[in-house]
Amino acid sequence: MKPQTLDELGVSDDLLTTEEKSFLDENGYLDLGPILDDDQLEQVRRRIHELVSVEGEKAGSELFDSPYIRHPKEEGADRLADLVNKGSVFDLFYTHPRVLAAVAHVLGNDFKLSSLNYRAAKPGQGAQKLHVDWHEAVDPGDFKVCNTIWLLDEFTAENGPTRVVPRTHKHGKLPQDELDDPWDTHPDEVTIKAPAGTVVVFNSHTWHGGTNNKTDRYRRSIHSYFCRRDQPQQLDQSRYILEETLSRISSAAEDILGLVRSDDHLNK
Ligand SMILES: O=C(O)CCC(=O)C(=O)O
Repeated sequence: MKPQTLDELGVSDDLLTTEEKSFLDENGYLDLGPILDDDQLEQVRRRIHELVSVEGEKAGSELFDSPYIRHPKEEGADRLADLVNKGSVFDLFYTHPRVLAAVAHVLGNDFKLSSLNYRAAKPGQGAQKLHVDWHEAVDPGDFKVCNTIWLLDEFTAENGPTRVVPRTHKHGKLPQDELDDPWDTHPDEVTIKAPAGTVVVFNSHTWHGGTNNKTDRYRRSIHSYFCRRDQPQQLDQSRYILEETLSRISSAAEDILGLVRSDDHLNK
């Protein structure tokens, strides 16, 4: 990342309190509190609704093409992918200073967006086994990926809140290697319950997963997922970037996207 990028986006270490940093270090996740206000939430939900209707069966297909995707197709959830190129309303999801400060705290100052996707647990579905968002265990501290989940609906005990097993990012182990059944409830797991508009940052090496949505409404969220600069993106942002997006966003935002600027590579 260019040395000035985080400065230009207003990101600094003091956007997290000492207590927040310790909580994130210790537990592997952190509730950053309200980030989207009611107007922003409404705009985002409206645009998501349009995209789901327009894309239909093709929704999320960019993601399923990716060589790095962990679960190719998930029946229990609706997905949309490549939100970077689907409206200015999503620009904030990879440029918000406090969110980026939290990501930098996990990954260090040299990271990029890996993917920006929508996930909505369907009514009666959405459970996932405990997993990490990486293909192998990493030594504690050598973290490659960090996810942020943006709540478009309140997460309640009933509607399929994300579960997380605190401190597991320090184990250097994968849940599938350690647990009899990663689908089971873990004795130490907590569920994220918070109002719509909240952002929760996860060290993606912390064991976590979706839970069953027991209501009759979708439980909607956006995942703004980051990786260390030296790692491949889940979605190759340079391949998908549109001129329309480039003409709108700042060079600092472009840098967060990790774009490789070469004429034969962009806009393929
Ligand atoms: O949406 C959620 O609650 C968690 C989703 C998740 O962990 C994933 O899709 O990898």
